[in-house]
Amino acid sequence: MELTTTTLTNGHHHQVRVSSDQLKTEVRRLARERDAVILAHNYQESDIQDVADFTGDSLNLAKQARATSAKIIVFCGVHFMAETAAMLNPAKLVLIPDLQAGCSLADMVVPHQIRQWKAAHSQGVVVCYVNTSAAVKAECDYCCTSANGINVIESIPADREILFVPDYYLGTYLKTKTKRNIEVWKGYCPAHAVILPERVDALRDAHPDAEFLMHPECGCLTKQMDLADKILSTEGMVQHVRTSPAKTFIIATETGILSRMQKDNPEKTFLPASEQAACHHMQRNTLKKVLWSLATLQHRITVDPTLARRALVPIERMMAVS
Ligand code: CIZ
Repeated sequence: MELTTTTLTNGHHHQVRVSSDQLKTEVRRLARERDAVILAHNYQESDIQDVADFTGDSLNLAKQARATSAKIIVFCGVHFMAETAAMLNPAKLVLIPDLQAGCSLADMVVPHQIRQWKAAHSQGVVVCYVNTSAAVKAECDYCCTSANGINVIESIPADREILFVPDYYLGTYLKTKTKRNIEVWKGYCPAHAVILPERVDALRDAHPDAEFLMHPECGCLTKQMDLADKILSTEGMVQHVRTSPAKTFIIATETGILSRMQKDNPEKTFLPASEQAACHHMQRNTLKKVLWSLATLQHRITVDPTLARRALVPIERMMAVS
């Protein structure tokens, strides 16, 4: 693939054509020179995954961010993930290639709504999905990802009423599995909302031997929870397809993950449950922007230390149970 980039020579801008392989080589060279580690979420485009030191879900990337000895972390994912990496590593420079890479789901709950709920439920406990801002996490008691949600809920004393924010489908799944007294917020992920039960049914009819793997954020979860062969986090899916004897898989989550699955398992077939299940925020990060980020050391993600101290409480509780 060829990409156009702009260089400045003698005060003049020039458009030059570079291949994505050249860009990748330059990204890796600059990462070494800067002592930077590149972390890529499972939903990032394959070119970015190709240059990353680690690819994974937000929990594993947070663990990598904490373990790295590199001075700089280039976080190829969305804003709340880079915020978590920054809070876990206050001494490191954390960069995100595109500052607009946010999360529509995370935006569906704001701090004062949590404070209001807590004021009305003095014995209540708030569990936030990792897809929340640091400001929301600071108001919550526990954090979880889709990989550890059940363990986190089960670590909470059984007599406590729980509010789960912000994803309705993951919250409903956790409530069904743990049978706990959980009030579920009505937020949703637009990329997972477009995965429709009718399309899944048609794909399953056309590929009766395929395994159907569903992410708990899926909008079709409430209709298809009992039909899915597995309900898994992205990392759970990546691990499962490696060891499963099945040859074909229907994957109900953001489509960026398919390139990783295909690369890891070239002999297997992966069908997206919806071609439209693409996160436009994840897609804001591109290989060119990763290079730009390393070259300019932008965009820097910092979290106010007082806020970070509070937001780390639910994050540390999550890390202790997973
Ligand atoms: O935790 C993550 O990275 C997200 C947002 C989803 C998942 O299942 O991995």
